[in-house]
Amino acid sequence: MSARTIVIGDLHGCYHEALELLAKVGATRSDRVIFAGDLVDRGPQQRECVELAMQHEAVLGNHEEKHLQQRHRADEKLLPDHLETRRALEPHHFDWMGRLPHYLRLPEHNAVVVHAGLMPGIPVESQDPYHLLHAQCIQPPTKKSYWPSKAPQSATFWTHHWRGPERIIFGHTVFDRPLVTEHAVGIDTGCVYGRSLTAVVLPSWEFVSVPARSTYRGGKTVARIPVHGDVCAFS
Ligand SMILES: [Mn+2]
Repeated sequence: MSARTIVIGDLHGCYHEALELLAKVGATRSDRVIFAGDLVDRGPQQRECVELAMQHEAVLGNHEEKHLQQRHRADEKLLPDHLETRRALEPHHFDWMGRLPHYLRLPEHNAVVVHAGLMPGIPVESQDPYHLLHAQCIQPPTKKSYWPSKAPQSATFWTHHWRGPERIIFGHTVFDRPLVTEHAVGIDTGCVYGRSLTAVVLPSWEFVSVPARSTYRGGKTVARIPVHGDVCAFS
Protein backbone atom coordinates (compact mmCIF):
# COMPACT_ATOMS: atom_id res chain seq x y z
CA MET A 1 0.00 0.00 0.00
CA SER A 2 1.38 3.41 -0.88
CA ALA A 3 1.91 6.02 1.80
CA ARG A 4 -1.21 7.57 3.22
CA THR A 5 -1.98 10.51 5.47
CA ILE A 6 -4.10 9.57 8.48
CA VAL A 7 -5.67 12.43 10.45
CA ILE A 8 -7.11 11.51 13.85
CA GLY A 9 -9.67 13.46 15.91
CA ASP A 10 -9.49 14.67 19.51
CA LEU A 11 -7.98 12.04 21.83
CA HIS A 12 -8.60 13.71 25.22
CA GLY A 13 -6.62 10.94 26.88
CA CYS A 14 -8.26 8.05 25.00
CA TYR A 15 -5.04 6.18 24.40
CA HIS A 16 -6.38 2.64 23.98
CA GLU A 17 -8.84 3.80 21.36
CA ALA A 18 -6.01 5.61 19.54
CA LEU A 19 -4.01 2.38 19.36
CA GLU A 20 -7.07 0.45 18.24
CA LEU A 21 -7.78 3.00 15.55
CA LEU A 22 -4.21 2.94 14.23
CA ALA A 23 -4.39 -0.86 14.12
CA LYS A 24 -7.77 -0.82 12.37
CA VAL A 25 -6.46 1.64 9.77
CA GLY A 26 -3.42 -0.61 9.38
CA ALA A 27 -1.01 2.27 9.85
CA THR A 28 2.58 1.50 8.92
CA ARG A 29 5.82 3.45 9.18
CA SER A 30 5.35 4.74 5.66
CA ASP A 31 2.04 6.43 6.59
CA ARG A 32 1.92 9.99 7.89
CA VAL A 33 -0.16 10.26 11.07
CA ILE A 34 -1.45 13.65 12.26
CA PHE A 35 -3.44 14.30 15.45
CA ALA A 36 -5.90 17.19 15.22
CA GLY A 37 -5.18 18.57 18.71
CA ASP A 38 -6.75 18.20 22.18
CA LEU A 39 -4.67 15.20 23.14
CA VAL A 40 -5.21 15.81 26.85
CA ASP A 41 -7.79 16.48 29.62
CA ARG A 42 -11.13 14.84 30.44
CA GLY A 43 -10.00 11.27 29.63
CA PRO A 44 -7.83 8.65 31.30
CA GLN A 45 -4.31 8.65 29.78
CA GLN A 46 -2.82 12.09 29.14
CA ARG A 47 0.86 11.20 29.11
CA GLU A 48 0.46 8.20 26.82
CA CYS A 49 -1.53 10.26 24.32
CA VAL A 50 1.10 13.01 24.26
CA GLU A 51 3.90 10.49 23.81
CA LEU A 52 2.00 8.76 21.00
CA ALA A 53 1.52 12.07 19.20
CA MET A 54 5.21 12.90 19.76
CA GLN A 55 6.04 9.87 17.62
CA HIS A 56 3.95 11.34 14.81
CA GLU A 57 2.63 14.86 14.09
CA ALA A 58 -0.03 17.07 15.63
CA VAL A 59 -1.53 20.53 15.51
CA LEU A 60 -2.10 22.59 18.64
CA GLY A 61 -5.50 22.24 20.32
CA ASN A 62 -7.12 24.67 22.72
CA HIS A 63 -6.43 22.28 25.60
CA GLU A 64 -2.69 22.22 24.83
CA GLU A 65 -2.81 26.02 24.53
CA LYS A 66 -4.51 26.21 27.94
CA HIS A 67 -1.79 24.09 29.54
CA LEU A 68 0.94 26.21 28.00
CA GLN A 69 -0.75 29.38 29.29
CA GLN A 70 -1.10 28.04 32.84
CA ARG A 71 2.12 26.07 32.89
CA HIS A 72 3.54 28.02 35.83
CA ARG A 73 0.27 28.76 37.59
CA ALA A 74 -0.14 27.55 41.20
CA ASP A 75 -1.79 24.15 41.65
CA GLU A 76 -4.74 25.58 43.56
CA LYS A 77 -5.60 27.88 40.65
CA LEU A 78 -6.08 25.00 38.23
CA LEU A 79 -9.24 23.01 37.59
CA PRO A 80 -8.86 19.50 39.09
CA ASP A 81 -8.96 17.97 35.60
CA HIS A 82 -6.22 20.28 34.35
CA LEU A 83 -4.12 19.68 37.46
CA GLU A 84 -4.34 15.94 36.93
CA THR A 85 -3.12 16.36 33.36
CA ARG A 86 -0.29 18.66 34.40
CA ARG A 87 0.89 16.17 37.01
CA ALA A 88 0.99 13.42 34.38
CA LEU A 89 3.30 15.46 32.14
CA GLU A 90 6.94 16.49 32.33
CA PRO A 91 8.72 19.60 31.08
CA HIS A 92 9.74 18.00 27.78
CA HIS A 93 6.08 17.24 27.04
CA PHE A 94 5.19 20.91 27.52
CA ASP A 95 8.19 21.98 25.43
CA TRP A 96 6.91 19.75 22.63
CA MET A 97 3.40 21.24 22.94
CA GLY A 98 4.92 24.68 22.70
CA ARG A 99 6.40 23.82 19.32
CA LEU A 100 3.15 22.51 17.81
CA PRO A 101 1.91 24.38 14.73
CA HIS A 102 -1.52 25.99 14.59
CA TYR A 103 -2.12 24.30 11.26
CA LEU A 104 -0.54 21.81 8.89
CA ARG A 105 -0.88 22.15 5.14
CA LEU A 106 -1.32 19.05 2.98
CA PRO A 107 -0.91 20.65 -0.44
CA GLU A 108 -0.96 17.30 -2.24
CA HIS A 109 -4.57 16.96 -1.04
CA ASN A 110 -5.51 20.66 -1.18
CA ALA A 111 -6.17 20.23 2.53
CA VAL A 112 -5.23 21.87 5.83
CA VAL A 113 -5.45 20.36 9.31
CA VAL A 114 -6.51 22.74 12.12
CA HIS A 115 -7.96 22.06 15.54
CA ALA A 116 -11.20 24.07 15.38
CA GLY A 117 -11.93 26.25 12.35
CA LEU A 118 -11.46 29.46 10.44
CA MET A 119 -13.06 32.77 9.53
CA PRO A 120 -14.11 33.06 5.89
CA GLY A 121 -12.22 35.15 3.37
CA ILE A 122 -8.92 35.11 5.26
CA PRO A 123 -5.95 33.00 4.10
CA VAL A 124 -5.03 30.22 6.52
CA GLU A 125 -1.65 31.78 7.35
CA SER A 126 -3.37 35.08 8.30
CA GLN A 127 -6.03 33.53 10.55
CA ASP A 128 -6.26 34.62 14.17
CA PRO A 129 -5.06 31.74 16.38
CA TYR A 130 -8.23 32.28 18.42
CA HIS A 131 -10.27 31.05 15.46
CA LEU A 132 -7.91 28.20 14.56
CA LEU A 133 -8.21 26.92 18.14
CA HIS A 134 -11.81 27.81 19.03
CA ALA A 135 -14.03 28.63 16.02
CA GLN A 136 -17.53 27.16 16.14
CA CYS A 137 -20.64 29.29 15.50
CA ILE A 138 -19.84 32.65 13.91
CA GLN A 139 -21.47 35.75 12.43
CA PRO A 140 -18.94 37.19 9.97
CA PRO A 141 -17.57 39.78 9.81
CA THR A 142 -17.98 39.83 13.60
CA LYS A 143 -15.00 38.02 15.04
CA LYS A 144 -16.61 36.44 18.07
CA SER A 145 -17.13 32.68 18.03
CA TYR A 146 -19.86 31.05 20.14
CA TRP A 147 -20.23 27.62 21.65
CA PRO A 148 -23.20 25.99 19.86
CA SER A 149 -25.11 25.84 23.15
CA LYS A 150 -24.65 29.59 23.68
CA ALA A 151 -24.86 30.91 20.12
CA PRO A 152 -27.51 33.40 19.00
CA GLN A 153 -29.80 32.02 16.30
CA SER A 154 -28.18 34.20 13.67
CA ALA A 155 -24.77 32.57 14.22
CA THR A 156 -24.04 29.54 12.07
CA PHE A 157 -21.30 26.96 12.18
CA TRP A 158 -18.10 28.21 10.53
CA THR A 159 -18.16 25.55 7.81
CA HIS A 160 -21.27 27.25 6.38
CA HIS A 161 -19.09 30.25 5.58
CA TRP A 162 -15.75 28.76 4.53
CA ARG A 163 -15.37 28.60 0.74
CA GLY A 164 -11.84 27.28 0.58
CA PRO A 165 -9.88 27.03 -1.59
CA GLU A 166 -8.51 24.44 0.83
CA ARG A 167 -10.55 21.67 2.40
CA ILE A 168 -10.18 21.96 6.17
CA ILE A 169 -9.83 18.85 8.34
CA PHE A 170 -10.75 19.74 11.93
CA GLY A 171 -11.72 18.44 15.36
CA HIS A 172 -12.93 20.36 18.45
CA THR A 173 -16.68 20.20 17.73
CA VAL A 174 -18.30 16.84 18.38
CA PHE A 175 -20.55 15.46 15.68
CA ASP A 176 -22.83 12.43 15.53
CA ARG A 177 -20.79 11.28 12.56
CA PRO A 178 -18.03 12.90 10.52
CA LEU A 179 -19.08 16.19 8.97
CA VAL A 180 -18.37 16.21 5.25
CA THR A 181 -18.74 19.24 3.00
CA GLU A 182 -16.89 20.36 -0.11
CA HIS A 183 -14.48 22.47 1.92
CA ALA A 184 -14.56 21.00 5.43
CA VAL A 185 -14.30 17.63 7.13
CA GLY A 186 -14.99 17.38 10.88
CA ILE A 187 -13.65 14.28 12.58
CA ASP A 188 -14.30 14.71 16.32
CA THR A 189 -16.92 12.06 17.08
CA GLY A 190 -16.64 12.44 20.86
CA CYS A 191 -14.61 9.46 22.06
CA VAL A 192 -14.16 10.84 25.58
CA TYR A 193 -17.95 11.20 25.83
CA GLY A 194 -18.37 7.49 25.12
CA ARG A 195 -19.00 7.87 21.40
CA SER A 196 -16.15 7.03 18.97
CA LEU A 197 -12.69 7.99 17.76
CA THR A 198 -12.44 8.74 14.05
CA ALA A 199 -9.69 9.04 11.46
CA VAL A 200 -9.90 10.33 7.92
CA VAL A 201 -7.49 8.58 5.58
CA LEU A 202 -6.07 10.40 2.57
CA PRO A 203 -5.98 10.25 -0.39
CA SER A 204 -9.26 8.29 -0.36
CA TRP A 205 -10.97 10.51 2.28
CA GLU A 206 -12.29 7.31 3.83
CA PHE A 207 -13.39 7.39 7.49
CA VAL A 208 -12.41 4.75 10.02
CA SER A 209 -13.78 4.75 13.57
CA VAL A 210 -13.51 2.69 16.72
CA PRO A 211 -16.03 2.84 19.58
CA ALA A 212 -15.07 4.34 22.93
CA ARG A 213 -14.32 1.76 25.58
CA SER A 214 -16.09 3.82 28.20
CA THR A 215 -17.94 7.06 28.81
CA TYR A 216 -15.00 8.81 30.42
CA ARG A 217 -16.76 12.13 30.70
CA GLY A 218 -20.52 12.39 31.03
CA GLY A 219 -22.85 15.23 31.75
CA LYS A 220 -22.11 17.14 28.60
CA THR A 221 -24.78 19.59 27.58
CA VAL A 222 -26.22 18.53 24.26
CA ALA A 223 -26.82 21.40 21.87
CA ARG A 224 -28.31 20.33 18.59
CA ILE A 225 -27.40 22.81 15.90
CA PRO A 226 -28.20 22.53 12.21
CA VAL A 227 -25.00 21.97 10.26
CA HIS A 228 -25.49 21.62 6.52
CA GLY A 229 -28.96 20.22 6.96
CA ASP A 230 -28.50 17.01 8.80
CA VAL A 231 -25.65 16.85 11.29
CA CYS A 232 -25.93 17.85 14.91
CA ALA A 233 -23.22 19.06 17.22
CA PHE A 234 -22.70 18.59 20.91
CA SER A 235 -21.16 21.28 22.96
MN1 LIG B 1 -10.92 21.63 21.36
